[in-house]
Amino acid sequence: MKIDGILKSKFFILGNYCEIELDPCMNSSCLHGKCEVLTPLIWSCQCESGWNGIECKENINECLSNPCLNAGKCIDDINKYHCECLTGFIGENCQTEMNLCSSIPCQNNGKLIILNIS
Ligand SMILES: [Ca+2]
Repeated sequence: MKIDGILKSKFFILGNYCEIELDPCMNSSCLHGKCEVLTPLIWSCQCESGWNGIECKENINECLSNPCLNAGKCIDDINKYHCECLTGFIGENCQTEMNLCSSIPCQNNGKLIILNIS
């Protein structure tokens, strides 16, 4: 049963004389988290990084803040993201415009000419 973000175990006391107390986390459904006992009757999920929700089943979308610049495409992952940059941009967030001439050392006053051959 869910009560304001806290899960309450249905079965916590057994036996003819209620002599058997079960661990409230025994029936927990924390998928990507750790069950934590709040009281003898109530438990909650402490989610691993990158997960959210009452039962830690929701993958947090790290792309929601639009971290990829210059029209790069954001790919969500677990507790991280990566950017697929358009041609001409590099960097973790596609923040750097590539200088096509920088990796080609033209020496002796040579001039780089980029041909558009299709
Ligand atoms: Ca994610």
